[in-house]
Amino acid sequence: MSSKENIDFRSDTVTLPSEEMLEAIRHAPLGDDVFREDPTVNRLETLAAERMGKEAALLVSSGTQANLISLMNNTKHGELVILEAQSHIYWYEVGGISRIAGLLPWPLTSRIGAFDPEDLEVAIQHQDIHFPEPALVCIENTHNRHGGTIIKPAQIKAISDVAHTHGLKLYMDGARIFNAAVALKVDVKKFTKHVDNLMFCLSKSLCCPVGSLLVGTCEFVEKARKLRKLLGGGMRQAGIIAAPGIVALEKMIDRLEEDHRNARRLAEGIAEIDGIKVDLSRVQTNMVYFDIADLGISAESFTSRLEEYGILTLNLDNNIVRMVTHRGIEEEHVKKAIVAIEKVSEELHR
Ligand code: TLP
Repeated sequence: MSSKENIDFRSDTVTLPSEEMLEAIRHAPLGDDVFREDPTVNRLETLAAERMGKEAALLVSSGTQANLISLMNNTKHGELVILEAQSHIYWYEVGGISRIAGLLPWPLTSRIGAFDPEDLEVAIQHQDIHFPEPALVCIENTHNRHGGTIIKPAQIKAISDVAHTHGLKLYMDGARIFNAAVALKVDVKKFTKHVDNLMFCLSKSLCCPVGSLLVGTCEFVEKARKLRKLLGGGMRQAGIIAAPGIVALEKMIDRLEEDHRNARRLAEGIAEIDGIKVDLSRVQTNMVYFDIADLGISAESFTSRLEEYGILTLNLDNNIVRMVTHRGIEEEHVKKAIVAIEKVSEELHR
């Protein structure tokens, strides 16, 4: 929570470390990770690789850095990357894909997060002398701007079949991949087995203060280690960051179910309110997006009014508001939020 009075639904990035995480930090054996001598980092990386069913993993400072390193790792400067039009890499990473990695992003639209493998096929085959060589396909799972939606293992396989047939790599921004696995009640490896490499975040719904992990082959991770250094991301006693990550992987995954239940309650409550539209089919994990266009004010004004009731939300686009459930949001907070949204909407209808 950002302050005592406010209930913070802006993001799961606002989660604070658990007591157990703070204890783990206090007792973590440390060393210099650039020399690969931090035992806690090494333990986390081994654990992450095992969980994901891949050869190796690398701790990096953020999801954005993980995505950038992967883009650079899987391509050569000047190549083309096919990604989903609403993806985080395309929207929210300061254009690092072009500015730093020197790549041309080629966006494909989709209905709720996973583009059609046929559209991918067309995009790849469309290439001729006018276009850079396609090198990489990216997917995002869960898909943030589509509402925390899940790309199912079978859909990933279909996309990977097309990418691999044409010699392209498949990368997954799996910032919230454990949310997808918990929601579908399947092992996370079902999602990771069809991608060449991926990242997932510790610092979102898993509640760690910092950190993301890149996961893939040993070769991919060795190259990523050097790229991380290039980008100024080589860390020294990073066991401080890794220690809560170990707690997260061992203890914080099953509880995501609770966040999903709360998101569903929230969405169903909001859906009853006049002037607000929620697409309940998109509420698959810990996010709720809703459309307030019919209330006749901007999402920005709407979120400011809600803040007066102590409810923090994010305005994304003109009419769209996002709320995210996480550790720290209980059922009673959901109830309070629904009441506050109802009040603001009534005030506007008057
Ligand atoms: N997303 C943040 C904001 O940047 C929008 C949020 O609050 O949801 N991939 C995905 C799918 C993400 O949602 C995010 C963060 C990232 C990558 C970047 O992670 P960080 O913030 O660690 O750089």
